[in-house]
Amino acid sequence: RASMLERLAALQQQAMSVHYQPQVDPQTGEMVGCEALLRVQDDGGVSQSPSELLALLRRAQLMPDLDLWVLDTVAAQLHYWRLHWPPSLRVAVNISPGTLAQRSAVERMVDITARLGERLVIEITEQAFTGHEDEVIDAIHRLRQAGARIHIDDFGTGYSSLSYLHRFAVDGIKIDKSFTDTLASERGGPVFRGVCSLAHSLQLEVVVEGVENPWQLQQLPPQPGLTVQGWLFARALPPAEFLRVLDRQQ
Ligand code: G
Ligand code: G
Ligand code: MN
Ligand code: NA
Repeated sequence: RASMLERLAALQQQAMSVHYQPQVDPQTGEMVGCEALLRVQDDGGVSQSPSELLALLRRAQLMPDLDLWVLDTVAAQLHYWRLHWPPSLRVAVNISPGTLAQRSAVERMVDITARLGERLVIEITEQAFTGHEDEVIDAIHRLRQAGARIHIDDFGTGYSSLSYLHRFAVDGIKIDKSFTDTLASERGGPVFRGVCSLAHSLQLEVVVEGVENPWQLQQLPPQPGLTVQGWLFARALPPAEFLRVLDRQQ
């Protein structure tokens, strides 16, 4: 088994990049946002899942560095695309749980957020709230003041999801693909729509992830603030391809 150093050296041969997956308003079919997703290219230039890299960086306690790199890359990309990017189009960035508990990382996140303003959505998982609760609440407060919206990622996979909705000031939930998959089951559908309705009554945005077919799309309640991200519309696209989608919108 290769040592961590050997594996990091191997990673140096690869290139990290950020791809963008569209999020669509199901009523109009219009793209209203996107999620920035890390990708790793191998020697042949083929995109690989970031899971292995993320696991390695987590062990090396480098996740705050990665999160800041992604955020910075997204800010630079949007500046580069400024003539193509509609003012209301949002970009969601994943931030790892531990990063919000680090004062210096949050400081830099606030700076970058100021560059992205209202366009930025920060996705954090429920795990972010366990442990350093006071620091995380403070970080969320500062990021929202800087203009970012906060979404709870992987919603529906944890055990105490519902309590987070009233305990923390967040702007929306990102329903996990595994929860979207339950739409097809007898009890799953009503539970899923019940959660959407609850979110709506709390004036929370809902992003439904992992929609792969028109039947799933039809099962979604027609509520304002609900958007859809899934292979039915598009996969995560490399920047050059995403730019073509941006230009087609206008
Ligand atoms: O895109 P894909 O399904 O391959 O992503 C696999 C996992 O990697 C997902 O859980 C996703 O949240 C995570 N991930 C993808 N991009 C990023 C990123 O930029 N930062 C962090 N922290 N996680 C990411
Ligand atoms: O954990 P997080 O929600 O951040 O990760 C989102 C992941 O879900 C991305 O890796 C993305 O590639 C994946 N994803 C998005 N839409 C679909 C879909 O329709 N089907 C499948 N299988 N994966 C999807
Ligand atoms: Mn996410
Ligand atoms: Na998810």
